[in-house]
Amino acid sequence: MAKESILITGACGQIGSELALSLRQKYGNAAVVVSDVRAPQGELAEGPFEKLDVNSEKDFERLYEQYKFTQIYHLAALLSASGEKNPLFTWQLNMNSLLYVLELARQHNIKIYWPSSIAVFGPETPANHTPQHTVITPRTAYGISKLSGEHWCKYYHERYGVDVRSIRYPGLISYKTPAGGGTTDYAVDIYYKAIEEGQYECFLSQDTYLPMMYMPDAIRATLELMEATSERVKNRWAYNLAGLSFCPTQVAAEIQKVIPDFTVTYKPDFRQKIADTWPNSIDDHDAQTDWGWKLEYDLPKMTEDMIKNLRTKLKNKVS
Ligand code: AKB
Repeated sequence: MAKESILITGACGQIGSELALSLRQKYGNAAVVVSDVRAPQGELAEGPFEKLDVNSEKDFERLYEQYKFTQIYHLAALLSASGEKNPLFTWQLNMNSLLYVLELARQHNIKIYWPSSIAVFGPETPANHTPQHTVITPRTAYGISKLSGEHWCKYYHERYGVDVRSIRYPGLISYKTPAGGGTTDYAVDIYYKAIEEGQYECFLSQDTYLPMMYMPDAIRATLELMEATSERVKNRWAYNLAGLSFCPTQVAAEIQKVIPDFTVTYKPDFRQKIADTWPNSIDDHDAQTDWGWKLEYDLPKMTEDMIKNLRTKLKNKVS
């Protein structure tokens, strides 16, 4: 295996913190530099860390000179809900940083992973089994930045041969690092509240279906896409991944199988409007045929694993 030198931006976030550990397991701690604006905690701190402001092209260049990266996982971004609080800053942060990374990749032949999102879709998009190629009309600053980013990735690949790969992540659910600033965050919060308080006030309406995925599947998908041979990666915008499709009442009912007294009330806020523009479910036929993607966790299996692991984590936190 060629010696890799890997940079992860936004590494203390929900995806980065787990992806970094998987990459370190594969390539060794020293080969994976985690970067963020805040310092890593716990296991994530057991390896190189660099404070990185992704708004600074100079910071990227400085780090490249130091580590000569062969791969960058550029995860730093503002998500849909926090993005609506400051749309122009969201555009600047999400777009400028991607362009810095693509430029660095062009100059130094670096392989890039950059996450897109179901937020690229809009109310005109077919809501059920949303196809890979379809009407794409985002309504959030985050969604607009993701759609534009997909086009820049495709452009750098076609024009300069940059090996850039991407997935349109659904909402991601994990017991390790909390989500933050997204519209799909309820699907993480609900598990914490079920265990800690036995009740939850949901910020989306009870019948809002959204595409979701358990983090182990999302990490595996990311690594499988990055490891696929170039010929198999036929799509250089971003791949749809279906994951699961459920609404709040369905996840609540699944939790109630384990915690029967758990109750949920519904008080939709501004995030409902965002969720209403996103698909209910996704078609990921292309990911399956191009690079062999296969989902492992369904809603019952994910719920069982979430509750088991969260109970241990929260008990250890108290004691
Ligand atoms: C969000 O809710 O903003 C994210 C996403 C679907 O990209 N989780």
